[in-house]
Amino acid sequence: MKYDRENIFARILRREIPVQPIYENDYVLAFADISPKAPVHVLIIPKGAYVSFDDFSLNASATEIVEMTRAVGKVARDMGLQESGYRLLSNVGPDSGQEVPHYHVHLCGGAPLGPLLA
Ligand code: DGP
Repeated sequence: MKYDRENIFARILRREIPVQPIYENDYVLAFADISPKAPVHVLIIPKGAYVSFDDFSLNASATEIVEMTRAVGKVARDMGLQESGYRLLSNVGPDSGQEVPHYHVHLCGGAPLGPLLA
């Protein structure tokens, strides 16, 4: 799938749409989900143009992969979730219901989340 440069997260990265970063560095941006499904619901996205985890896992550099992984862990710790725990989820493609075609990880926590596939 070709990357759509007009997707909403690409526009957020270009600051065409305002965002309040929870965390940002040269490689990643983290911000609150507009429609939270848990008391803490953060989206962590790479700044590179990747459609999904599939694209990212194939084409991202080792540095980008490390930075993304480290950022997810840092945000979880910064949000105070290290002990209570949290859920990471990334939708890939049509069967998952992925809405935004820019790779993102959902970080959810702050309360018991229940089984993923109930
Ligand atoms: P997914 O279905 O995995 O592609 O999830 C996309 C998520 O992005 C969904 O939980 C809602 C969120 N979202 C969509 N548009 C915006 C936006 O403009 N701002 C923010 N903060 N979140 C958005």
